[in-house]
Amino acid sequence: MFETLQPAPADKIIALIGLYRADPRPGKIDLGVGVYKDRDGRTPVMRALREAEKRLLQGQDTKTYLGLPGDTAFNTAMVKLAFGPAADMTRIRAAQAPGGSGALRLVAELLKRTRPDTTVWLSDPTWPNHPPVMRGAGLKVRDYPYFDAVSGAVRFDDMMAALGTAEAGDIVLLHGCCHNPTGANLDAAQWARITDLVVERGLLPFVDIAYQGFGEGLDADAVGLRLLAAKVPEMVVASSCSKNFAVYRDRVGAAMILAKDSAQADVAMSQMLAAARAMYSMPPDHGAAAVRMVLEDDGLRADWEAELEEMRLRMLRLRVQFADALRRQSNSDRFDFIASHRGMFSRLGLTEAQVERLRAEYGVYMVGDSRINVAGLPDDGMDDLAKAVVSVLD
Ligand code: PLP
Ligand code: TYF
Repeated sequence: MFETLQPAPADKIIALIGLYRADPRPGKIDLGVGVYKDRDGRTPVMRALREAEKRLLQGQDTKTYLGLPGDTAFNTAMVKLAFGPAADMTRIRAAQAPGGSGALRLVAELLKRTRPDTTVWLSDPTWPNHPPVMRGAGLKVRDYPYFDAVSGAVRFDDMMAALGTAEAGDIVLLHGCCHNPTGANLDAAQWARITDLVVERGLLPFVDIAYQGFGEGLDADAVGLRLLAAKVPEMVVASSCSKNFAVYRDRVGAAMILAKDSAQADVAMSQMLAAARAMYSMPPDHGAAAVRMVLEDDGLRADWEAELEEMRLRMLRLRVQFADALRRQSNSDRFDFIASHRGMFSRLGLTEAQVERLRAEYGVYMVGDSRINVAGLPDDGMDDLAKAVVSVLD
């Protein structure tokens, strides 16, 4: 039967992991997959998580099923983390999901059940997994302009103009913070205008928040989501703990619904859980249980927030250092946007051929669209790296 199949194209970001590992050059630099790294290039288990896992191992006396929504205390803690202390719990429901990707798919399945013909608007560019996840659930996909590659800024007016043509009931997927792959983000005033637009046109906001705490801080990164939640009748959210709790492989995320009222929230939740049952039944517990312990315990939570803040500040420092080095080496300000972007990523604005030259000639690995993972920048080799980048420019 399988002889009829053609090989599926590789995930270009994940493929970089293997290419980088196979490169024998000692000075190679990994700016590829979006995984946080410390100055030694390691992605450690966070201190509070390690302690929570220890407590879990000692205290857990059963591994019996939890049920379709997973760990409900985890779900509540995740809602509070995203929506803030003012979260209207009467209208919000949440289900644990296998990572942010699982949450995206779960929400998409709910949207398909709600409006089978609906269209999801995605930023151009966006995370390459967004289109397949949305299409996988049977939704139609369209783009809205987002990024000006020359200035490194958000094309806000063009974005608003495109969304102004969306039909009532269309879904607008928005990166909650730390836009992947561009690093260019909406400010609070822009979020307020988007909020007005979605209310006016009857669009459904769908916030993907996968880097909360990596941009301006835990609360500041949720400003847009909270502005929306205060005004819109309905919205949906997919959140991920992969990055901000560093639990990547444990697959921890949450799918959230804000409905018009409690009764509609219950019905929507029942449909979302039915979709989970049809895909994987129940989510994996371990990572979510550890995250829940961290969020519920004052001491562990304070330690997690402190370590997360160290990570955020390290990425900010690296941004400034790299932008400075590029300014020195290129005698221009064309890369200054790197310092004003936030989150793990920026796009350098190189061609695929220039990206390929950096890999072949210098052992510098980045995604083909010239997206760099800021956390992979070398603390002690900024000028050498900047020199390499400048050497491949026209
Ligand atoms: N959404 C965006 C924009 C991402 O970059 C990621 C990747 O980490 C995710 C969602 C979800 O990732 P995961 O499924 O590993 O939690
Ligand atoms: O964009 C990134 O690098 C992260 C990690 O299929 C990732 O979001 C990349 C590709 C993928 C899953 C995760």
